[in-house]
Amino acid sequence: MPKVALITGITGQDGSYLAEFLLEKGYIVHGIKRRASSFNTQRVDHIYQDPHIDNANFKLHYGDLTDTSNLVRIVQETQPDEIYNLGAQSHVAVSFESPEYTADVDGMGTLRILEAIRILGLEKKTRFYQASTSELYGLVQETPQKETTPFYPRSPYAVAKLYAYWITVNYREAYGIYACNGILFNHESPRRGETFVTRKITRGLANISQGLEDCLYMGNIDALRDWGHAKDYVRMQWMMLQQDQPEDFVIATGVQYSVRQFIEWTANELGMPIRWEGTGVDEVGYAVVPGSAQETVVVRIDPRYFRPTEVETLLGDPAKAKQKLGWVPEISTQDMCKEMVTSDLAEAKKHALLKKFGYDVSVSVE
Ligand code: NDP
Ligand code: GDR
Repeated sequence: MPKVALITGITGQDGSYLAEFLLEKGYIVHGIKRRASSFNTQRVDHIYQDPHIDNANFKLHYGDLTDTSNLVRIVQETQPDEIYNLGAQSHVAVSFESPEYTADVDGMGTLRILEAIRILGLEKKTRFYQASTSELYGLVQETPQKETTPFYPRSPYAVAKLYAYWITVNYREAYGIYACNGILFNHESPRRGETFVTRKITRGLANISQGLEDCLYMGNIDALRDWGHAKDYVRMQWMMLQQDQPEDFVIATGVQYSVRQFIEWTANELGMPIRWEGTGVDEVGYAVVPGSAQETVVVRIDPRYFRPTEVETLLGDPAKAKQKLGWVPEISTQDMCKEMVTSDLAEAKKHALLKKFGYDVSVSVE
């Protein structure tokens, strides 16, 4: 019998890569998508299967992490061997704008799924993965951060995820559920949401290189992050649920870079190296945009993107994952950046052509 997985957040970056990964392993994959006024399934459209065909092994269900009865029904209908709880209001800056909603989805949503497992008597059948985060470390108490490093969350998002972390541990200890936290450091890809910093940079500078935008407005470009590739990280999410005993693991590359460096790599990749001038909110990045003669300002600091409390530095120690599971990341941060630039540049070129020729792309454009 094929294994059955249920993924919350299947329409997000990680959900889409994890669904691909599990389908390749022969799983039947169920995913929860939210009702939206327009299509929100772009990241999984390529693996979508017509529900009318027999033996479809990829199925989407409408649902929401704020809706207990709906979650209980979906878990009952799908009887999953594994649940991956990836759904979340995942933007740290947005969590300061919508703290209560973030707590409901990211904190209580986790409890609702765990309760569904318990209410339905699936404690011995269903394994549970919780998408925990390096944001739990916030104001860091130890460097590098590992499984035993104390937490100090610095945003409503991180505080909600702290609840989710501990309720997962508690349900493991109280009810014997196979439940694990993956404490994942930042991971990115061409499918990363457009408002997270790496994608904002690769997309923004690619657009500037094609004359579609003038300037990229950034927040704290001296923040340090440990960035990996989402494909490597979803493999680890699955590995964590295949062990004899449930445990929590830090997943990271063990190397950190600044946002400023990520901007520089991206600009170099696009053939428009950056020269910095000024300090603080007056700081700007100059570059020669391909096709133009002189240096222009392509980066400006906008305090709008500063957070009320910032996480300045994060660096993970993935030694436990390497030692116990043999997991090591395969894609370097620089190669990931290149992949993102290539993808965003191709999109920008398409848009530049549309802009130049109007929407009639049947016109020859040699
Ligand atoms: P995304 O923001 O790309 O995806 C989040 C997913 O959650 C989307 O499918 C979204 O749906 C869904 N979602 C949002 N709100 C609800 C809700 N109320 N009910 C049901 N589903 C909802 O995040 P990532 O893929 O990057 O991250 C996956 C998980 O891992 C998240 O929990 C995140 O907090 C966590 N995490 C991420 C890290 C990273 O660096 N990427 C690092 C550590 C943890 P829709 O598409 O409709 O918006
Ligand atoms: P983060 O990711 O907050 O670490 O959360 P994000 O990419 O949003 O920010 C990383 C760092 O870059 C700084 N920064 C900016 N960030 C954004 N978004 N926009 C800007 O213009 C900008 N300028 C500077 C930020 O201040 C921050 O220091 C991500 C999410 O995926 C979470 O869900 C996940 O839990 C953590 O990673 C691990």
